[in-house]
Amino acid sequence: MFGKNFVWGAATASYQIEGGAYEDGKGLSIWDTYCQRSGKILAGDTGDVACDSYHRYKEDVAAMKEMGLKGYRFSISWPRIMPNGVGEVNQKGIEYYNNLINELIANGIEPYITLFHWDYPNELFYKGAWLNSESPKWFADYARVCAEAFGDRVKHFITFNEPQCFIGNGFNGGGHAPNLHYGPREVIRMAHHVMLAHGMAVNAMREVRDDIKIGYAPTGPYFYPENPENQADIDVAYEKTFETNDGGDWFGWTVAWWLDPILLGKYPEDGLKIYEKYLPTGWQDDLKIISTPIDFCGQNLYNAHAVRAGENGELQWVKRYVGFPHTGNMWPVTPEAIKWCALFTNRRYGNIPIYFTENGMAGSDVISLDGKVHDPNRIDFLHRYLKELSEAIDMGANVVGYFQWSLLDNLEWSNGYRDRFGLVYVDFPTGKRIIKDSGYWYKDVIATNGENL
Ligand code: GBH
Repeated sequence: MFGKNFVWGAATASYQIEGGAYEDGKGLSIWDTYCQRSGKILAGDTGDVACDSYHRYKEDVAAMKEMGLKGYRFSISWPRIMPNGVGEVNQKGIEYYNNLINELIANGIEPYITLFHWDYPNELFYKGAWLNSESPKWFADYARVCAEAFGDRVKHFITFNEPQCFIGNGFNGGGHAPNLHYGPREVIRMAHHVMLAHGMAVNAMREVRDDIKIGYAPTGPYFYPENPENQADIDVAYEKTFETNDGGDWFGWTVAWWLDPILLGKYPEDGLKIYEKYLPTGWQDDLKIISTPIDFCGQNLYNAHAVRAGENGELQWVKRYVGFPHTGNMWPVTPEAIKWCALFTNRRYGNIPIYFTENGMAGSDVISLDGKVHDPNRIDFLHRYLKELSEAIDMGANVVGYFQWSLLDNLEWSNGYRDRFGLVYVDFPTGKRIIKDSGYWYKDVIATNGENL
């Protein structure tokens, strides 16, 4: 059962929806310049216009209101409000977010701000980005500006979206801006700076206001037990979820490396054995700042892998058969993942409140002859995941909110506009929004607080 104040929301990110890339004094982000290089984004597309939410945010809010959303998680474009990443503040940028925030509040929707969802200021990239030991301070200064500008009305802030992705995919070879291929020596240093940036930002924002809640939104890989009744399977899945292994040149995806320092104040032992040699001198002293207490833990959860315990308790992979349920971009559909992600997060990190800050699926949605967008697969997907989520809560997981990804069809990074993740269809040639069947279905879920699942 979902709590009385459970936050039913949807999420977006600035570069994926805003457009207005060169307007009103906005500085360049690494995604602007990456898209200008040829051949990087499917079909040569860019986020120059995207969903044009920079001009059409009122239509976005109207769709949210129609669906009855309680919360909206969006991100701020750092270079829109600080064109050089540091120093001068662009009032036009502040104004855009003020208008959006005021429109949300006027419609009874609570704003949740993500400070950084990947559109890094290009000027700071030229200074070495997260390799620069000043980079945590740049981010903390930016966080302070946001708390000062928006903290009177916005009570929930998230520092980083999926650090695994913007460091891994961006700097360790993964086709995301700026598309560099550093090895673990650089990447581990960057990761450390990102976490220090998080801690310094938390402190900076708390200095500005003591009435805001602050969190962090990492992602997986996650694992779940093949047999949920078998404790050995559960334990193997848990151990695997929090393992840091040696990915060689590839730093790899890990949960614990990115969460233990923040929530436990230490790096995982197994990871230190491999990577300690790459951490910047004095890293131990930073852990106190990195682990400054936060109010909630976000999790972006799409899918996970099933594992089981063999006869001697060893991990065995559960193979997926050909034709295993998958989404429009071939991601597997594994509803159990959300339950075990919640339970495992609380098992390792205590009773910290959890928001699922992203969950959803890509579809090949179209406008039908009747003018509507029928997306039964998404309804089925969300139904299955939300039932598992409800079970997790019944089993004691402290989950307080769920943000569907995404409010709108949008620029799916290097896959361009192919993969439609929205509850709301966006007709890109015209910018027109159409609420999909899944959006109306979600409306009923929200209206009954999940009782109808
Ligand atoms: C999110 O990325 C982004 O935050 C969002 O901007 C994006 O649009 C959305 O999802 C849809 O792509 O080791 O193989 O288990 C999520 C992307 C999540 C994909 C973690 C890889 C684990 C890799 N990633 N996942 S694995």
